[in-house]
Amino acid sequence: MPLAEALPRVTYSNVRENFAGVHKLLDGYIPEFVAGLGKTIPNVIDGREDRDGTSYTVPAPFDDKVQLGTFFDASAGAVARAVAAARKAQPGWYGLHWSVRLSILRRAATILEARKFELGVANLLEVGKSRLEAMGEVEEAVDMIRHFCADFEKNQGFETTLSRATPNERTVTVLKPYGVFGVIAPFNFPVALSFKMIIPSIVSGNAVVYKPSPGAGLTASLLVKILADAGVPAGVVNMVCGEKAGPLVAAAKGIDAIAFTGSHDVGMSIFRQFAQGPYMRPVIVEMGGKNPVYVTKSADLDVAAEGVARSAFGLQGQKCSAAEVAYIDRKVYDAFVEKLLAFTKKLVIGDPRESGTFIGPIISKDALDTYLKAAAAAAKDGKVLHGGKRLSGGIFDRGLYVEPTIVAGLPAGHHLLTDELFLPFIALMLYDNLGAAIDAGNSVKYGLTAGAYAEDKAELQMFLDRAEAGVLYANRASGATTGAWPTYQTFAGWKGSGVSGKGGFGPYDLPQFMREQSHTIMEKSR
Ligand code: UN1
Repeated sequence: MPLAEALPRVTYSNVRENFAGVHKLLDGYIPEFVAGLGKTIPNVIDGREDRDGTSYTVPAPFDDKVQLGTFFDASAGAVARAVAAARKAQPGWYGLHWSVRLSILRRAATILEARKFELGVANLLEVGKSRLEAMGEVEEAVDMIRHFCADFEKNQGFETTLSRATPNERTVTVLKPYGVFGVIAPFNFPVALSFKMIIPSIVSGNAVVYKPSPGAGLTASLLVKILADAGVPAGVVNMVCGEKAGPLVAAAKGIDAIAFTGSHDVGMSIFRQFAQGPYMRPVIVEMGGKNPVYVTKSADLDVAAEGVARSAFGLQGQKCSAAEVAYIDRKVYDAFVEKLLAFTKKLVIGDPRESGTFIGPIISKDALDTYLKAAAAAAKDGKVLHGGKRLSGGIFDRGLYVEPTIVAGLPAGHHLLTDELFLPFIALMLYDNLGAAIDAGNSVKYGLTAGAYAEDKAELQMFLDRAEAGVLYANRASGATTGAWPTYQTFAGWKGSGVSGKGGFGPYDLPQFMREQSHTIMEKSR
């Protein structure tokens, strides 16, 4: 057996690496983990198991005959107790010197790293994502914890001495936690996106009521366990699962702020709900995208075809960063489309447990419904160049497996060019003028990521100057618009993709989880 530590780390970018050793380990871990599935996984409140709420089971997306486990849809009482536990634990947690919090969280990073295959497999089974997507996500989460700790340290706990108005007036401005954060996480990156909100909350001295996606209780419980094993005290992070728990957390008395990643509609409804309170509380949200990619006349078309396909179809397109519309210069349109089709046809759709699978199942019946409606609209109003169908036979009958879909010829303004699908589905548009194409790509309500393929400096610069999105990429084969990684990218949602314009992992990320207080002390003149 290869030693896990000696193997290359899987990231979203190193797609050319030889991962034979990683696959060999996964070949062993996956069946072992599957054999242990089906347990009862209680919520965690104040460090204790909690079964208060209606129990529910979750079938695995890749095979509905396999049950992931039994979870509890937390009752209103359970949510209230979780908030109370967080409130009780928060002052003691914040009372620790920040360097102590950092050493505990750095230990959590080390433990997560040691358990990366366990978390990777749990995540693969729960989301139905490919092996490399799943392992990459765990590695991302390890780096994320380390990033937030390093950033807190760099800012020396966010205490800054200000100028003196008079020689004996001393002022320090300090960022303090809000208190209790509600963290509401999505299904697609249950490890990384949970920690992207939990870690900055707690490194800053807040406590958390964590609501994973209803189907993500398995990874969520493993994350909460890692934090406890690292020494995060009971009550600092409480986990409440379920369908009803999200609205309950957002509405709970005693929640001082919310961090949310998910759909635009849910994010905006939390924002509006909070705006009705007696005073404004922070709502840090990341809400999807309709991410455009531009294939210019100076593009390297092989790189572009690979990058667009990986971005549109990786994780079945269920990424807020996925490319959903490609604008292509007329001069290279036919050649690009040919290469895109050739690359897409090679992508293996199947059971995500298998090493060769690139496209696994989609997550829900609602998602399937959206897919089938989108495919029908595409056939009616444009031309389906590839895909558009649900697959059947064998494992395909035990999960929701669909073909990656490429559509062309839709009229400008069509809903498939403006509304987020969150599916393996991309629309191709032909353009004569790059500036006008970028304006069209900008004209949606979202502004998360955008990509371009341009070897020509002027075309590249036009993209950088004109694209209205928080995360831009150029000439990337590993993903046209996907694959942001802590310390290598920041991740800001513009317009309907976020609310603050401040990016995850950027210099302004951690301060969002704290509020400022100025301390002016008059010194006795000596
Ligand atoms: C999301 O899908 O909600 O940049 C975020 C990426 C991933 C995260 C996407 N790191 O593709």
